[in-house]
Formats: sequence, structure tokens, C-alpha cells
Amino acid sequence: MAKIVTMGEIMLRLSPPGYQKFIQADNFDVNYGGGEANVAVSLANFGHKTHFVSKVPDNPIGDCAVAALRKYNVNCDFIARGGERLGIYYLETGASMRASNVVYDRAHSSMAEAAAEDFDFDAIFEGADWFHVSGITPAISDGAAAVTELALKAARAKGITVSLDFNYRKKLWSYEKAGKVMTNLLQYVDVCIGSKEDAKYILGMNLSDTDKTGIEAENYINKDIFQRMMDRFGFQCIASSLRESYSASDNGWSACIYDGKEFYRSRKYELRIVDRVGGGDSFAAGLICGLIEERGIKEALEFAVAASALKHTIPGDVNLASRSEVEGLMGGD
Ligand code: KDG
Repeated sequence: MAKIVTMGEIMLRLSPPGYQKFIQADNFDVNYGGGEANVAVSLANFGHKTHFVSKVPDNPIGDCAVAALRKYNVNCDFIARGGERLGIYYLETGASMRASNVVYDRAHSSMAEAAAEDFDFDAIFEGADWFHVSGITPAISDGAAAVTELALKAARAKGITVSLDFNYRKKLWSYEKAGKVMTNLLQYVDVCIGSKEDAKYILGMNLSDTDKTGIEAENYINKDIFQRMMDRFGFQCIASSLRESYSASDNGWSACIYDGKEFYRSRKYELRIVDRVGGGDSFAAGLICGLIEERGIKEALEFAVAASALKHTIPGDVNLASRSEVEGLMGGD
């Protein structure tokens, strides 16, 4: 069992029941989630010793967020308490050709206002094997970006493997700001999870070498693009999940990975989507799980895609699919 640390913001998610629009709702379903918190729950669920690092308010709502993680065996000893509020996000779930809608109400949250003195990284990383973070945390405030860099430096200094998922959120920051901040943070990263869009719009890579359009263009990622990212940042490995259609009736889901030697594309699943939130996080968790267990990049990728395919069938942000369910799906036709 490996010790894995993730750091980020956990929020209260309020969503109208079913597929109602906000205006129709006279009550909300309650969930707790956040990119890196979702990764922590998945990894704990797969049996790893998982710590989530964050800051939540010292009030009953902060207690609920912590309880939501403890319920799934995530260690919360390094969650700092204080600040004004837990961030909230409102989610209107889309259906068919109607897209989901997210409204953030997270400015000045406890994690957005957190500072270096809230975290003892020596203690946090003691005996740790892996540290995971995403581009959401540096996006929520300059202070959180500084804390993210501090954490990455501390993890690197201890020789801990670091993974980062771009997780670009256009409602939080511009491509330009993300480019500046992420370019700096990527120097500390071993395993990168990102898309062609991230490479093109955040890192400003010239990808005009493809004449593809639409969804095909978005999914067009190949060894050369990965190699160029690797040359620039020194990643050991880079992976991308691939959503192959946006229509409700045809939701292809697959992924690819490159380790500097081999480029591998996974099998493709046809999803029937119940809740797509956290699909990328469950992919990241599956990949970390597969790599830390030294399954090799192909099997690690297949584990990650199967895990995230199953997540899409589960309401809420977190993936509660068990290891045996994931392996069962991998073994199926
Ligand atoms: O990846 C899932 C996240 O988007 C969701 O849990 C909410 O963290 C969140 C965010 O910032 O959008």
C-alpha cells in the first residue's frame, strides 16, 4: 500500500435534482467534491493510504467536507482549519444536446486564502511515495498558486513522484495567466495529464501541423506532441483522456500515454453518462494507481480508462467503483 498525497480545494456542490434547470429547483442535492479531493477518494477506494491536504473553515460546513472524505477512508490530518468559508459550486446537469452549467461561488474560500504557514510539508510528505495536484488549485488565487509551488518544491526535494493534471477551468482564469503559472509549475512534474487543447492554448505550442477539424482535431494527439512537451519539461510520462463525442447517444471514451519510448492508445468505451463530473479525476487516480503498482504504462492506462468509464455511471464528483469492478470491466469484451 503506497502513501499518496493530493492537495487542493474541496467544495460544497449544490445541484437541482435530476435534470432540472436552476430556475425550476426548490431544493438542491448536496455533494462534496473538488479535483484533487476526488482523486484522493478514488485512490483510498483502491486501497492506498491517501492524504488530502487543504484548508476548510472551522465551522460545521467545514466539518461536513472533512466527514465526506473520512467516510471514504481519506486521511484528513493535514487539512488546516480556519478562514471564512467553504467554496460552493452550483451544477445544473445537462442532458442530450443541453450542456451542463457550473456557477462558482468560491472567491475568498479558506483554501483560496490559505498561506504557507497553514501547511507543514515536512510532516505531510514524510514517507510519501506520490504527490498529485491539478491546475485548479493555482487558478483559485495567487496565494494558492504560491502554496502549490511550495508543495511541489518540497515533494521534489524529497524525491517523491509528482503528477499534475492540467484541469483547465475557463471560469477561473485566462489561457494567458494559466500559461504563465503552469509553465513554471510543470518543471516539478514527473507525470503529466493534459490534452492537446492544454498544449495549444496554455503552453502556446504551435500545433498547426494537423489539418483535422472539430472533435477529431480535439482528440488529435500523438507521439510528436507528447515528445515536444517532454523535451520542454522533462516529464517521465504524459497521458491524455480522450472524449470522442459530445452527443448523449455516442460518448466514446479512451486515452493515450507516452513514456518517451512507446505511444499507446487504450481501448474505447461507449459511455451512458449519469454524471460526468470527476471523470478526469477518476482517470488521474486510476493512472496513479496503475503506475504506483508498477503495472506498466499500457495496463496502467487501461485501468485508468476503465475506472473513469465507470465513474460516469455514478452520481456525485467521486468515483466509488471498486478495484474489482474496474478489473472486471477491463477483462470484459
Ligand atoms: O474535476 C471535477 C471538478 O471540476 C469538480 O469536482 C469541481 O473542483 C471542481 C472545480 O473546480 O471545478
